[in-house]
Amino acid sequence: MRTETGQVYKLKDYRPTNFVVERIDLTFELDPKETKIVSRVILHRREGVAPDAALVFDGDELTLDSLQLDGNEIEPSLYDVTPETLTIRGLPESEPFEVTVNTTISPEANTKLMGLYRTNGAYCTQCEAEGFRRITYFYDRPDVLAVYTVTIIAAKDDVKQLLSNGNFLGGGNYDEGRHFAAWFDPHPKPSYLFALVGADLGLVEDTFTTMSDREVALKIYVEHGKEGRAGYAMDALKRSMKWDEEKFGREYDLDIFQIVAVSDFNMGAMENKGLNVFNDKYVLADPETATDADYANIEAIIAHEYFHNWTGNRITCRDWFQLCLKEGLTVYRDHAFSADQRSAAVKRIAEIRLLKAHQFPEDAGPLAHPVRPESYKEINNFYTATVYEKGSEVVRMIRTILGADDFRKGMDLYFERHDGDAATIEDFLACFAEASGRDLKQFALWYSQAGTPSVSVSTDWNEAAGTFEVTLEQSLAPTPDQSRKALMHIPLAYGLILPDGAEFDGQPDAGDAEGGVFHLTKRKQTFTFSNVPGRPVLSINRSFSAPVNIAMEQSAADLAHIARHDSDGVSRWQALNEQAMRHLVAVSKLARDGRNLSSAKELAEILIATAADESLEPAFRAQALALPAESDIAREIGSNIDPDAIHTAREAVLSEVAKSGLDVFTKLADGAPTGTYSPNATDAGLRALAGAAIAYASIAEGQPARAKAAYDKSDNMTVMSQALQILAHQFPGSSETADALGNFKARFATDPLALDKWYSIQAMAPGSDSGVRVEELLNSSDFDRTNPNRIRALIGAFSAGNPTGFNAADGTGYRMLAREVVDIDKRNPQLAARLLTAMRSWRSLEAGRQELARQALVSIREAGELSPDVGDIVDRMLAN
Ligand code: B3K
Ligand code: ZN
Repeated sequence: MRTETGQVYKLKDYRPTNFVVERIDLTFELDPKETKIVSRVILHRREGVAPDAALVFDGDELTLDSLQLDGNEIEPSLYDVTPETLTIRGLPESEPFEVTVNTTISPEANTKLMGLYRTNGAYCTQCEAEGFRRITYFYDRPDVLAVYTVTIIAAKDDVKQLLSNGNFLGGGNYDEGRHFAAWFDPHPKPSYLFALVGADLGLVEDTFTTMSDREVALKIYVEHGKEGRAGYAMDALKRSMKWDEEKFGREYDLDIFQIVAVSDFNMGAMENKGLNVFNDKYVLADPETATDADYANIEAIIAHEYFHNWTGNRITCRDWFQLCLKEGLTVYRDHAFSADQRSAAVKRIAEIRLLKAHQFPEDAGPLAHPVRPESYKEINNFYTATVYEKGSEVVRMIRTILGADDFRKGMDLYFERHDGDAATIEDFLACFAEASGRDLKQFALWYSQAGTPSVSVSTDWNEAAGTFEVTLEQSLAPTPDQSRKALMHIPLAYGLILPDGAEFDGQPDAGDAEGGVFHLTKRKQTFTFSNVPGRPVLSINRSFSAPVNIAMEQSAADLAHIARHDSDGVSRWQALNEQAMRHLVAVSKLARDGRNLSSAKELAEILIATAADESLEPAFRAQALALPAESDIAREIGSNIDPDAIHTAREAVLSEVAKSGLDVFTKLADGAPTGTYSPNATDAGLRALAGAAIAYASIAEGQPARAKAAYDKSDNMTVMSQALQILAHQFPGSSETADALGNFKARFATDPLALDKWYSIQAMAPGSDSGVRVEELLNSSDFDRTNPNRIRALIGAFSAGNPTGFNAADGTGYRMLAREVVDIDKRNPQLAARLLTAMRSWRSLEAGRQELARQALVSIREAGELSPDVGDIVDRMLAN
C-alpha cells in the first residue's frame, strides 16, 4: 500500500505544468483482475519552458506495461518509472507529440474505492481527488483540462452498459463474446471528473427540455428490481435543472445526463461530467424504506451534483487548495434550491444546526483549517465541514453584504469570465468586487483565517433620551499554525423589537450599517439608534448571517420576547434554542459537580406553548421541540466535559418538559398524516411533530407501549424508525424493544439501506454499556466489513453519535475505534481517516477520559504502517 512520505503540499508553491495536454484518448478492456488501459495523450511543451525539461506524470500503485512516443517504444534510458511517477526526457521542443501509456490494473483488488474498482459486480470509478493516477500515469491535477475520448470493451454477458462522460459516439460487437462503446466529451475537463461504469443495471429514463429548447436524455441506473425507487431522484433532477436555469441562468450542455447508483462508495456522490456516480443511499427511496430525511438528502445531493456542472465542471479549481471555490459555492446553491423547494426557515434552521454540530467543533479543535487551506499532506482529508459548510456560509455572507442584485451580477460575471477556466478564490472575489464596486479585501480573510470568531454584544437603553446603543466587539482565538489573527468583516443582521412586538424601522445615526445589517470591521464599534419609542430587544445575527459565536447577556424575558415576536422565523427559533441551551448548560454543570438540578419550568412552558401553537408550521414546532443534542451542549461547555453528566441533565429536562406537557403531546402524537405517503415538506413536518410528541409522551409515561403501538401501526419508514428509536433509546431492556428490533431485522434482512438504520439506531442507544452491543454487532456474521455505508452506520454512528457510549469512562469506546481504524486503514484509508475524526474534540474532555483518548490515538500512531490519510489525522490530533 501507499504509505506516508511526509510530503507537504503548499499553496504558495503552485506552478503550471511543463507541458500542455491537448487531448486524451483512453481505451479500457475491462476485466476483474487484469483491466488493460491504453492512454494516448497529445501534448506540447508550454511556452517558455526549457527544452530539456522533463514530462512528469503522476501514478499511484501503478505498473507500466509499455510506453511509446508517436507510436515508437521509448528507450529505457529516456524515462524513469516508479509506482508513483513516470518521468520522460528528450521530448520535442515545440511541436505537439503523442505519448502512449499502457497499464494493467486489478479493479477487484482495489479496496480503497479510489480509481477503478468493483462494487456488486459492476465496474465503477471515483477519481476525485487523486484517483485517476490509479488508472494510468497522467497529469492528475485539476488545472490540466483536456478533451476526452473513451472506448470501453467488456464481456457482453455480465457487462451490459458501458458508460463514460459526454455524448455517446457508438458501439457494437468487438470480438468473441465482447462488445464495445465509445464516448466523446467535448468539454475540456480535469482528470478528477473522468468516469467510467461497466455494469448490468436497471434503467429509469426521462427527458428534460432546456431553456433553449434542447432535449436532454436523463438516465438513472440502479440495481435490477430497484427501478421503482428512483422516481424521486429523477424528479429532483428535473427540478434542479429547471431551477438552475431560472435562478442562475445556467443551462445543461450535453445531450445526455446519467446517474449511476452504487452500493460501495466512500462519500455521498460525485459530479463527473455528464455521468454522476452516487452512493445508492442518495438515489433510492420509497416510503417503506426511506425516511423524510432521506428524501430531503436525495433532493439536496442530486441538486448539488447537478449544480456542479457549472460550479465545478465548467469552472473548475486551479489546485486543490481552491476546493471551496466549487464546494462552498455549490453547497450555497443547493441550500438555496432546497430553501425554495421547502420551508426556507425550517431549512435554514437545519443548516445552522449542522454547521454548529460539525463545523464549529472542527474549527475549535486540532483539525481546524481555513476555508482555503494553505498546506496539506493528504487532500482527501480536506473534504471537511469547513470547506463545504463554512465555505457556503462565506458565499452567503457575500450575498448579505452585496444584496441580491449585485450578488447575481457577480455570479453572472463569474460564469461569463471564467467559463472553461481552472480558477481561484481571488478570481471569484474579483467578480463580486467589480460587480458591486465594493472592496472585499478584508472580507477575503474569511478564506484564510481559521477559527470561529466571537462577537461580544452589549446594549445600552437610555429611556429619557430615547436612544439605544449597540456595541459590538470581535475576537478570534489562535488556531493551529495561526497564532495571530487580523480583524474580519462580519456582517450581522439585526432587528430591534419594540415592547409591543413591532419592529423599530429607524437606522443607526452613525456607524457602518445598511439594510438591517451591522458591518463589524473594526475591533469595536458602537451603533446608536435615536427616537426609539420604548425599550427595544435586540435580535442579533438573524438567520445566522455570520458564522460566529455571539456572547451576550440577554435575559430569559428578552429571549422569550424575540421567540414570540421576531418577524424572522429563524430568529424565533434561535431565541428558543438559546434559552434551551443556557438551561441545559447550567444543569449539565450542576450534574457534573454532583449538585441538584434546577427546575426547567420556564423552558418547559415556552416549549409546550410553541408545540401547541397552531399558527406556526408543524415543522417549525418540531424543530423547537428538538432540544440541543448532548454533543451541542458539550460544545457549548467547551472544556472539562463529562458526557454522563450532560446525558443525565438533558434526560431530566426532557422528562420535566414531557411531564408538564403530556396533554399537549398526547394530542399531537396522533397528528401524522394518514393516507398515501408523500415526502412533501408539509407532510414531513407533520410527521416530525407527531414523532417528537410520541417521544415526549412516552418519556412522561415511562412506558414503551405508545411507541410500540406506533411502530406496529406504521406504514412508512419515517414513523417506523422514529418509533424504533424511541424504543431502543428510552426503553432498551423492554420486551417491546426486543420485539420491534427483531421484527425490523427480519423484515429488511435483504435490504442493506434499511438495515443500516437498524445498526445506527442501536449504535446510538445511550449508556456506557452500549459499546458491548456494538462489539456484538461488529462481530456478528452478517456484518459486512467492506461496505462503507454499513461501517458508517455502526462504527460511525457509535463514535460520532453516541456521546455516553463512545466516551465510556473506561476507555473501551476509544480503544474500539482505534482498533477498527487501524484495521479499516489497511483496506480503505479514506474511510478510516474519516471515522477517526470523531475524536477531534478529545482535548475538551475531563482529565480521565482525555488521557484514555490520548492513549488510543497514540496506539494508532504506533500501530505500524499507516496510510497518509490516517497518519495525517492522527498527527494533527496529537500535535500541541
Ligand atoms: N466532489 C465530490 C467529493 C469528492 C471527495 C473526494 N475525497 C462530491 C461533492 O462534493 O459533490
Ligand atoms: Zn460538491
